[in-house]
Amino acid sequence: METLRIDKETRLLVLTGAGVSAESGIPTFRGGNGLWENHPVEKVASPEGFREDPSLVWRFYSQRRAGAAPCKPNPGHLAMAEWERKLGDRFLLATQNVDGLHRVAGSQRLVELHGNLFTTRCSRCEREPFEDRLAYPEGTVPLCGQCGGKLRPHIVWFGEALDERDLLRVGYFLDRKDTRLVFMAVGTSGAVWPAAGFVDGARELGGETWLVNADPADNAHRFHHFVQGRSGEVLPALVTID
Ligand code: BV8
Ligand code: ZN
Repeated sequence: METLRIDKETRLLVLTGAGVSAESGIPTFRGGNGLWENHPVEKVASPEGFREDPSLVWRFYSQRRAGAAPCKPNPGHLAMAEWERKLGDRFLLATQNVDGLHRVAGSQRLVELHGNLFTTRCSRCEREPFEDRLAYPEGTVPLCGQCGGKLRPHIVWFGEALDERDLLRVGYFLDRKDTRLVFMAVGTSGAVWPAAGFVDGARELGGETWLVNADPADNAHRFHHFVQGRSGEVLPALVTID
């Protein structure tokens, strides 16, 4: 396997997707057939879906909370936390995952682009999103204690804009002039925008781009390097840091 050497003049931006949590026992999105209880995920994970049937959406997220709760980080998550410890501010991790496993693994320079499964917010008032590990019983829609509005998962649904501050944080890191850029995508099919466009931004800035994925995602051709394999097995030996 070709390896990546990061010297003192280099910074590393990593983008992860559901594939990095597969070995922790969390199903990927398109591993199945992109359906949940015969509903397309894009439908359930959307503001329209929540408006139409909030208790169906809460059943979807409560099941995922219950499914993800016992899962532990795998060697792939731990390798990325180690890279951050060695690289400091020359490292940034942007994840599309909502399972929180990167934080459990010790990653701190972390941008959760699509929100967090174990955080809830009010769909009506501006109260702060709060930690909530509850898998709500079938049929319930939790209500806000302050305004009576429906509570919702603090997740970016399809058709919803990502948090501007998160995108700026990634943009600033990409745009830095002080070091050479390496961009690595791990365990993502590159199907969901705007995260799927990060590789183009990195290439336009002259960055070196790597994809680590179990199968040649349909966007493998957009990367300079493609390492096929399971991230838990590949990542620990892939990167050497000076
Ligand atoms: C936006 C939270 C605009 C939900 C997610 C119509 C209207 C509006 C927007 C659109 C539209 N049509 C298209 C769009 C854009 C849309 C989009 O990209 N749609 C796609 C489907 C075409 N994007 C959006 O809607 C985004 N917002 O555009 O807003 C806007 C702008 C301004 C103002 C208003 C609106 C929002 C996107 C965020 C959606 N939310 N998640 C939830 O989780 O419940 S996305 C969801 O997909 C997850 O976050 C997931 O991470 C993500 C991407 O999937 P992947 O992570 O890549 O997972 P996948 O299963 O696909 O792939 C896994 C890969 O791993 C595979 O390749 C597999 O081979 C590999 N693998 C498996 N095992 C391993 C492995 N690799 C390594 N090791 C292993 N062991
Ligand atoms: Zn409220």
